[in-house]
This record gives sequence, C-alpha cells and structure tokens, in this order.
Amino acid sequence: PIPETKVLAIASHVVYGYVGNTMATFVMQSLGCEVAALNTVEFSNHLGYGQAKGTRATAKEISDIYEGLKNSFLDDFDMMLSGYLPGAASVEAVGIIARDLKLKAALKPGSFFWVLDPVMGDNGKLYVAEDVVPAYKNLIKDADLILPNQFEAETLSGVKIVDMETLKEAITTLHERYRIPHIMITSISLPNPEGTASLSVVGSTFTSGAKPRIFGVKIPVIDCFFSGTGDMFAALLLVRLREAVNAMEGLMQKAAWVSDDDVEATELPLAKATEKVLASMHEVLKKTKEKRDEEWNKFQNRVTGLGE
Ligand code: PXL
Repeated sequence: PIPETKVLAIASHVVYGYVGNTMATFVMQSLGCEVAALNTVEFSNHLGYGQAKGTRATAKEISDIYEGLKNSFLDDFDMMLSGYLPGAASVEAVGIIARDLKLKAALKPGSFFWVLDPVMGDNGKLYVAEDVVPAYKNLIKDADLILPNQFEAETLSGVKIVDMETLKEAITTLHERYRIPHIMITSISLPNPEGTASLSVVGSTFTSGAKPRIFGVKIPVIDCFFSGTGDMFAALLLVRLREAVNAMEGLMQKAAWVSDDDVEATELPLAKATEKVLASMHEVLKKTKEKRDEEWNKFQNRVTGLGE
C-alpha cells in the first residue's frame, strides 16, 4: 500500500458510465488515494453515444473551486491529474492552479507531481477549438508527466510519427522543447514488417545530464471499441508511478552507489509502473468485452424470441 496520496483530479464527469473523472476517481480511490475531483463538465453520458446533455464549467468556475479549497486550507495535494478541459481559458486556469501547487510544494522538493493528459484529438483530428493547441504548448512545460496519444504527440512536437526514427525524434523534441521529465505516448500504431499494424505504448524518462531513455510495450489488441481507456490508463499510471518511485527511493537509500544513470530503461519507475498498468487494463477490458457480448446475446435472443 502507498503512503496516503492526495490527488487533485481535474477532468470531465458523466452521470452514467465511466470516463474522465468518473473513471479516474474510482480507479484512484480503489487503490487507496484520497481524491478531490474538480469536474470540468457535467454530462449525462460520454460522447460515444452520439448525443449528451449537460454543461461545461467556465474557466472562472474552475478557478473559483480551487480558490475555495485554498481558503479552507484543503489544498495539500501530493499529485494532480488533469484531463479534458473545455477550452483555452480553462487550460490557462489549470496552469495557474498547477503552478500555485508547485510553488507551495517547493518548500518540500519533489513532493508535487503533475500528470497531464493533453486532450486535443485523435486519429489525425482535433476535437477541441484551435486555440487550445497553443494553450497546451504553454501548459506542458510545467508538467512532470504528459500522456499524449500519437496524434497529440505529433501536434505538440511538430514531428509526424511514421517509424521508430520519427518516434524517437518526436519524444526527444518534446523533452527538449518543453523540459518534460516523463513522457508516455499512450497509443502508437506503426506498420510492422508483416504489413499489419500493432499497438504499443512508448515511454521515456529524461533527467538532466542523461539521454532520454525510451522503452516500449506492445499491447494485445482487443477487437472492441472502448471509451475512457485513456482516463483509466492515466489514473492507474499515477498510482503505480507513485508506488514505483517510493520503492526506488527506498532502494537508492539502501544502495547509495546506484546513481540515476545506472538505471536501465526497463528498470525505470515509469517502465515498471507501465507494465502493471497494462496488465490491469487488459483484465478490465477483457471482462468489459465479455460483459458486452453477454448483453448483446441476451438482446438478440429477446429480439428473435419476439419474432417467433
Ligand atoms: O476520455 C474519454 C471521455 C471523457 N469525457 C467525455 C467523453 C469522453 C469520451 O467519449 O465523452 C465527456
């Protein structure tokens, strides 16, 4: 079990189902975190249904909630997780919150960690307003770990990812341009020699003085459409990374000669955390698909039953 971890989670909320904060809050609480959820939208359901009713918070509303927490001395967060933000002004508001928390934590170095999911689009398409892109470019320089998908990594780096070479170039550009210590690209689809595409996650850690250390993990593809997988990934990774860093610090204290440079890419806290996250996700998604197939069969039996 991890020492008590207080997380400020800023993302969307749905009444029915599990995406955004509805997903992230459950995941982090189930693994022992204390979660304060600041919801950026309140929708009936996720947008995969083709329609939803609800409201988006304004940037002022997001800042106000944070101010309220501060005024009540409820802002002692160890970590922050940010997901979908409804517009450029909200992106800026979240930057102000993160910098404020960081400044407060500066008294205890290394004690605040921001996991940022730069939600902008997927599969070659932006699904936020165009002015959100420069707002994110401004924001990510203060994050500790960013979780772009392939399209978002391309948008932020300006490098189109088509092979291993360009993948490394995109990651190096992100580290250098925005000074981000940890990057995790949550879905990479590159054509392989057999002509089929495989799905991977690719992570990288870059500490000052060392070269970026990049690792990749292939994911067995489950043939099914899921919503909220990115949010589950982010929440699980936050918890497992905290555990891995704690374990590593214990190790470093025990063996003072283990310098950061001696750590193999596959031994990085980020890589260790990722393995655990993907194992959990595979189990959850397998069960989700089984459940869906079961419901679908029941539905079809009812329909054919009616016709008899
Ligand atoms: O990240 C998934 C997600 C989050 N929030 C809302 C969504 C979706 C996906 O459909 O609709 C509101």
